[in-house]
Amino acid sequence: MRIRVIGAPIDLGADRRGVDIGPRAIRYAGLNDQLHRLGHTVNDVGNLDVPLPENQPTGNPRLKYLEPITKLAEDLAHTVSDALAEQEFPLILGGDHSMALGSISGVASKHKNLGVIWVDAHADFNIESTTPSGNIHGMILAALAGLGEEQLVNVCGWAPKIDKNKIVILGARDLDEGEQRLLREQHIHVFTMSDIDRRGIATVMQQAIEIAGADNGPIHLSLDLDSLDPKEAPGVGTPVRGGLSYREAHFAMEMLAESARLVSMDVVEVNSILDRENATAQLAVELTLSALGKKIL
Ligand code: Z70
Ligand code: MN
Ligand code: MN
Ligand code: MN
Repeated sequence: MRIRVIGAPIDLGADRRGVDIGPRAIRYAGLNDQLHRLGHTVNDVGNLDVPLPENQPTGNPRLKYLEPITKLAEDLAHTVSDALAEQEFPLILGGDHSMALGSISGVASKHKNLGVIWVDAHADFNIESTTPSGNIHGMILAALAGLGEEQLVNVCGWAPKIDKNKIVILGARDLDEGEQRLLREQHIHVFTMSDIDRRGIATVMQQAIEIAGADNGPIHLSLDLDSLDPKEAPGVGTPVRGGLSYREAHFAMEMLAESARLVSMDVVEVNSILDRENATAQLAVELTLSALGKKIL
């Protein structure tokens, strides 16, 4: 497969600084070389230009940095749809999760029946009236489903990007009150850590693939590293105990590779300032390799 690596070093969507180093840290952990060794061709186009929070007005405190975030989303959407048009698999490195507004908008412009598997401790399903923080990375999945601030929803001039029946959230364990209400009202498929405890990762992941990939549709994977337990992934802005184990995360990625339905992938929220010896970036590389076909035998 030909893979186009795209860096989106944005940290305007979250409070903790340090995810802007994520794309460099993931490359430093050997991403391109290992993808190449797996048999893929790698076309790394570098990082998109992202403004610093220091020289941007915060704007509305319930929708912080709305303007530069939507601008980056449009740039990234364009870069991603170009990759697909040229038969390359977009692998987008964050940055905070707000970059998925652009990556998924780009993929959805080429794949009209796209499903999304959102692997995250959080649901990122807040809207302006439910957000406890005003941080836009916590609102992205709702915006992709057509809910919330219209500037986010209508990025690239159309909406919704994803049919809400084809959204699956996996690994959730830290949801806000209003966000929970919205998830229930909208009948979003959420597999919490308790579901994984009860039924096992294999059963849950199988179902996730069936839902997101209904009618043989393509799947985008959005992997937030805080889905893993902080023991495995200390370098994230919002660590939440009780996450996916190393093996559970790997097995989930292997099942996705086996499904052969993956058309694009994000790897987000690696926070190098909070990391220990680049362990979280290395884990991000390992999981990416598993999702893109690495097998033991
Ligand atoms: C909270 C909010 C969040 C990621 C934290 C946190 C959201 N629900 N998302 N880390 N990736 O502020 O909306
Ligand atoms: Mn173009
Ligand atoms: Mn997230
Ligand atoms: Mn998260």
